[in-house]
Amino acid sequence: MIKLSGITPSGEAHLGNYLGAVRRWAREPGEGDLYFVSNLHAMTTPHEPDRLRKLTEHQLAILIASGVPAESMFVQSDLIQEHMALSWLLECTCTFGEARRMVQFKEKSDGNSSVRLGLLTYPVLMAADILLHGTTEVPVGNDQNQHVELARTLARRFNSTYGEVFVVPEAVLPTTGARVRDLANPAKKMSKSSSEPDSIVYVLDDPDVVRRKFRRAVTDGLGKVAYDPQEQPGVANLLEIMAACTDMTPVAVASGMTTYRELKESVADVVVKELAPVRERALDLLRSGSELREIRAAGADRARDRSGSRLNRALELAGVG
Ligand code: AQP
Repeated sequence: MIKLSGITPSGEAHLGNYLGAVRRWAREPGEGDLYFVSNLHAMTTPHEPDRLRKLTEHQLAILIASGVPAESMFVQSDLIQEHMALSWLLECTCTFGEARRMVQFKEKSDGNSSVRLGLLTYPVLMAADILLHGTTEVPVGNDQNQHVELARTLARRFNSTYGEVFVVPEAVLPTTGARVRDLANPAKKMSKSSSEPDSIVYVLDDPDVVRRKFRRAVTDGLGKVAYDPQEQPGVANLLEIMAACTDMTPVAVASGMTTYRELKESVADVVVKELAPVRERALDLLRSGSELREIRAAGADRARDRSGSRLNRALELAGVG
């Protein structure tokens, strides 16, 4: 069984990425599971090259510092030739209509007069990511289910047209990690691409910055600390974050607390404590550089070894090997 999960450096990794995904990957790594920094996916909308390079390194450092097994991770662009070669084979297996039907493409291109072609073809690149590494399971939320369905269609079509080479992957529900919401607007999830960085807690934020952000988190006028996501979404978000960091339930965390000030200070304390070792180790890796480069190169070598014969066979079968 091979499960493939990725993180896209479309912005700085935040507390939602960490509590919802990265920490879970570190705590429950399955044998053969793979984790990758999907930096080619961060190019489907306007991007700044130096920032993308920096964010890619940051995210790799955060994965390592969080305890995700180094031997299971790689950076997508380190295998750019492999991923793009397969992506092309799959683009020539996919129809324009299939690509255009992707809901995410419709949503992200809507009202945009200058849509990158990569935004249309990115689900095919995602299919290449999945199929190249022999993935059997892809943990995805509902918004990505359609993309995994496309990967399944393309795997089957390629296999039946040219010959058996790809495993047909299954979409699986990710084990539930915390769903972290925006500190200023709890109706939205915390998101890398948010235009309000003050309402996002970044994994590499200085502890004082984390405390300031929690002090400014939105609550409500009810003046009571209780877990009621409908009536008190801001307070519920803080309780859920605190619960995730302490392995308690939000209701248990709320009991005994009376003021919003106390809640904000407590949640800031546990988040600072939770992130401190990750932040310190990641910053060390980024400062020295050499260990990060070594882990990155070894990850790329292993990923290339694992996927090389499958890609060669696909190229061969398609008549371009
Ligand atoms: N707010 C969140 N709470 C819990 N989990 C979250 N994840 C993202 N946001 C939250 C999980 O983090 C993993 C990596 O995310 P991604 O890089 O695939 O991108 P995303 O889900 O689109 O995350 P963002 O931060 O919202 O990025 P942008 O703004 O670029 O779209 C995934 O497992 C995701 O579920």
